[in-house]
Amino acid sequence: MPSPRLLIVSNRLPVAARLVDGQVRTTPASGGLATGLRPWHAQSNGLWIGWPGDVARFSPGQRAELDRRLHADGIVPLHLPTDLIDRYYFGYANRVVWPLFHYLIDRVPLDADGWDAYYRANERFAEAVAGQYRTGDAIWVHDYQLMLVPALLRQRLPGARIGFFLHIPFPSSEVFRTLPARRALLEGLLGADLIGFHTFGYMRHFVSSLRHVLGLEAEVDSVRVGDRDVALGAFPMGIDAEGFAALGDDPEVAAEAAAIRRDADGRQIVLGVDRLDYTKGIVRRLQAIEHLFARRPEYRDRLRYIQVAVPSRERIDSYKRFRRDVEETVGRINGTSGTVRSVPVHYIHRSVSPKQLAALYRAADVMLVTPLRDGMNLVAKEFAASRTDEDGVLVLSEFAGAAAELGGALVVNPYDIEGVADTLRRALTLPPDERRARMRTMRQRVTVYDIHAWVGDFVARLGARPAAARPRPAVSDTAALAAALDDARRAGGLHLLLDYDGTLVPFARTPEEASPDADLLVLLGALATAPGIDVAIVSGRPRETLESWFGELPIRLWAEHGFWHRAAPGQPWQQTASVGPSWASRVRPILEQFTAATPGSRLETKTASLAWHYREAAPDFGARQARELRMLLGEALSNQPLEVLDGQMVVEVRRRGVSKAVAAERRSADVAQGTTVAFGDDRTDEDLFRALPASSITVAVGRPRGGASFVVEDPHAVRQVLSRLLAAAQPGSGSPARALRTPAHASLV
Ligand code: ADQ
Repeated sequence: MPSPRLLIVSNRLPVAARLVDGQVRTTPASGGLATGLRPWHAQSNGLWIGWPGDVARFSPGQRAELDRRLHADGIVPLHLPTDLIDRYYFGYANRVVWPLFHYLIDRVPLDADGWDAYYRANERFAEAVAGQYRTGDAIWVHDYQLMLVPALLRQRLPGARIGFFLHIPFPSSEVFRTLPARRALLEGLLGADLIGFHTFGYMRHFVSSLRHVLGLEAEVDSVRVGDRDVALGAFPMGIDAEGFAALGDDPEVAAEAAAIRRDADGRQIVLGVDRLDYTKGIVRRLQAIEHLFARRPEYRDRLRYIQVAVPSRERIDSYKRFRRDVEETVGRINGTSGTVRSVPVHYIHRSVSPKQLAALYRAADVMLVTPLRDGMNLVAKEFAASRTDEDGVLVLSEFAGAAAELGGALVVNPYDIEGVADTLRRALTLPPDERRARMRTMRQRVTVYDIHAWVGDFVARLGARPAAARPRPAVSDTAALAAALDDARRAGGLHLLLDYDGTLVPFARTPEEASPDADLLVLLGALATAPGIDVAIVSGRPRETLESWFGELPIRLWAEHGFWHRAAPGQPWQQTASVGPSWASRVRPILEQFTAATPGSRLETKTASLAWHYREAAPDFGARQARELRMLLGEALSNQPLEVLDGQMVVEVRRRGVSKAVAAERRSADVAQGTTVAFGDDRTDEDLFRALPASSITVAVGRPRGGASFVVEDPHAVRQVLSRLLAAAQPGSGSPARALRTPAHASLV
């Protein structure tokens, strides 16, 4: 059987095809993704699927020739009609998504269209990939042009392992939400098993958009979507550091670098290398240089700024305008600051060879990388990797993903022109020791976390995901579950730990209306006195409420998620943890503000927590406010010994360390034998489930939770299980619950 492969899917292939004198030519494409993954793909047995460029002028024979050549290199070209490319790639992807994800909303044209084409092109990609797929392959989809492909592939290949990586920033949800297609884009991405970003910041923005737009709650590094878990991660992309170091040491490169320096005739060399894109901050960077010349005229003849700009997306109007802006600015600076003997700004508008690029990196005293926003920015890393001489200073925008990794750079705000000018001057005069120390730390990082580590990490995490959708555990048969409990009871006794709201009674409109009915009280009382069974209620409710409802019953009570504890009727309530300092005074005003702004919601004060209930608020508004509140509290309390709990229609803040797990731990310490059985329906019960010994039985109500061993449908089913257990346990009944078992499908998860 052929071995499983990695299928890379990206809009552009790592090569571009064109005709030269009627002959088919393929040249390596520029751009971060191509440069980064090309060496890795070259040494793997996988496929790379993507668009080879516009081949409208190719004859059928030339096309076939192109396809043959690409196939030999493990590349599968997807030919798209020119009008589709215009509307999808030059249209929606680059006129709408690109500027918006880089926070440049005013670059999005008013007639932003092309969504249909974007959808159709994504469909074409999904079909092409599905056509190549063999069972066991992993699929890795790249970037903002293909955000719908994961879901479109999931429809076609439900069991496939699909990863997605976004090479550009994921913007704050405030910006993302302005996109009319926001839902479709998020749902498209969620077809993947793993979604990767360059930084945790982008991942946080994505999570907050999921919450705002789809109402989905992520749990640290994954999000549950139907019956699947989608993993999320930050994978800062690296470069082929070894390759750039080797280029840096190449004698030809050294000779070219020496020639560039000679030509500068003693002037310090400042370098900028970018795709000619308005996100790269080229105009502001030039203005910073202009500012420096204006304030310190002596620099006019002391530095040479070389700006290499690779042509990019020239069919798009805003790129044409931007090119004009750049070239006018260059002209203006050279006009006012040039002398008869020197021109301070050298502007090169073309792609240069890897050796020329490395020679420029090696010749530079200062490298200016000042994008207004940049997913990562590989140029900054390439500069560091090629400086095996440990010299050269990197000035880096705080809005480039690379700023989160390259601690040795001088970091600037690219919008602050004066600040950039000052930092440039500092960079030009930095003492050699400091230059070396800074360059060393950057080289260390780019060498250790290089392109191979990046690919390896992503693929390993993707491989660790289950290949197929995790089957949703079937709802357990209540008779079978009762029989299992009865077996355990006979074997050594049962300790029942029962959640209350949502488990023993359904949710009511107000917390007060959910008081126990007579049947429930009878059932609990009878269970507590049946042989081999003891009962505890473990609830988030205040102790006063539990006392008033269950005070007379011979059962153990745990109130406020385990903060208060009462062993038996008449015994005093005891605290299980000490209350911290007056944290509540800091949190309360926030909750009060939300209560005031959300009609129908109310604030409950408990001994160890504050709870904001929104069950009676207008459903949409309440849920939206709750999401806002959770986000706010999550941020605000992240370094406090406090945690935010998501209950059913309640957001609760409590001291960390108080959880239902306390009940589990106490249980294990108190009883030497028997089986502990916990029933619960929400996230707080997962604390309890997790803290129980492996031999315990855990029952989730409503939906699977925290690895619970059984799932039952609702409080009615819980009571059915308990009643059957009671019937089996009561002396004289003579009817082990097993006898009640229907021809069942008791399902252990
Ligand atoms: P890009 O926006 O293309 O990438 P970047 O990461 O800087 O930006 O990569 C540019 C690449 O093009 C570099 O490898 C560079 O060497 C090459 N290059 C630049 N100028 C060149 C020239 N004149 N001649 C030849 N080659 C040149 C997108 C995102 C980035 C992200 C990458 C990778 O916008 O934020 O870092 O993908 O994820």
